[in-house]
Amino acid sequence: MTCSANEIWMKRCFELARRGAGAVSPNPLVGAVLVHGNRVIAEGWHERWGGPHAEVNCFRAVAPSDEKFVPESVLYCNLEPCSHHGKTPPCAELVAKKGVKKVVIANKDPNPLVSGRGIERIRNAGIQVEAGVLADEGLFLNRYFFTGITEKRPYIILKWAQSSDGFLGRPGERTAVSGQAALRLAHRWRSESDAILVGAVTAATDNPSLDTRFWFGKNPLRVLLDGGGSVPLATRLLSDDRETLVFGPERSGVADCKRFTGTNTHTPVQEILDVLYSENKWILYVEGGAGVLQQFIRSGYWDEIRILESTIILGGGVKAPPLPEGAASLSEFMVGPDQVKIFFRQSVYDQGYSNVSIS
Ligand code: AOF
Ligand code: ZN
Repeated sequence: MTCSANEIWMKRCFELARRGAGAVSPNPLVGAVLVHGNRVIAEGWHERWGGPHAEVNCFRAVAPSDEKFVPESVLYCNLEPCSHHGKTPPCAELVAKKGVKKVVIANKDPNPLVSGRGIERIRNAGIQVEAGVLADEGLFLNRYFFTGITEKRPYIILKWAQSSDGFLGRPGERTAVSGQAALRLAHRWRSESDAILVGAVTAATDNPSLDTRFWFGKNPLRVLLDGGGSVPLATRLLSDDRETLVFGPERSGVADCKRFTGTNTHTPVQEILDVLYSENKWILYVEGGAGVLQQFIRSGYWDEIRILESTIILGGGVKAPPLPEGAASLSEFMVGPDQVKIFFRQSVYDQGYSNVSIS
């Protein structure tokens, strides 16, 4: 397949944007490239939440000797430049002031504060705007951002590791299923999430740290579903010095960094999502166990499923959840001896995509 110049530079924007994964949410992943003729004169990306936007970093990267080329250059950016005064000033103003020749974007910003006004501001400055280049890839890259804006809930990733004969582990004991390389990948996925959730059985059986020790980047907020208040206080989630949000009754004898919702029954998924969304957790990573995964699947709240399938044979134990109806295979690849299988929910995507109109 041959790519047009527009597509080549837009793909570069996506690549740059991805560098912000794990550091910018609930802001979107955004990359920007400034091209003069066939030569890139600057690149930038949104590096951290609250920090300068991609366009700002891109213009800052122009060498003094290249400044004179800016009015003849094309700015590529995967998201419409913003028009609002947020934590940073409007990028559309900056673009208009710089007076580039043309702006090419993948997606309109669905944020109601922007939503077409950035494009309008730039066009009013007499600058040509072309929107919709690789729009589907752009939507996919920022699927958590579009889901968050349109559905007002976190993007939900269900993850599990299973043996080749379809078991999560032996009941009541921590079972090593994945290899080292797969473990590292799983920690990268954790670092790119905002919250990581497990149920009471997993907390008590595995005593997990739910951290990112095999990868770089931040640790997500740990969330424990313990409506029965039964998870032993000595487990890491309840006894270490890191924050844990517990959907369950208040417990005494725990450090202040542990927060309890006070509910002493099973919390419906919808309520969990509302709380997390209100805390700006727009990417939720659900690690199990089987009961919790099934609870999410049954409630219909899931967007993506990531399975790490190893070559070991357990011959029995806790069964992995069956794939829900409507799970479309996105990719399959090997990580060391383990196979990674990624599925997403086609219907949610169709819905989400059509809600976001590209002009
Ligand atoms: C851009 N370029 O690189 C990003 C944009 O609070 P603020 O000021 O950081 O604004 C956040 C909003 O800005 C975010 O919700 C989205 O609408 C837009 N993000 N826009 O022009 C960028 N990250
Ligand atoms: Zn901006």
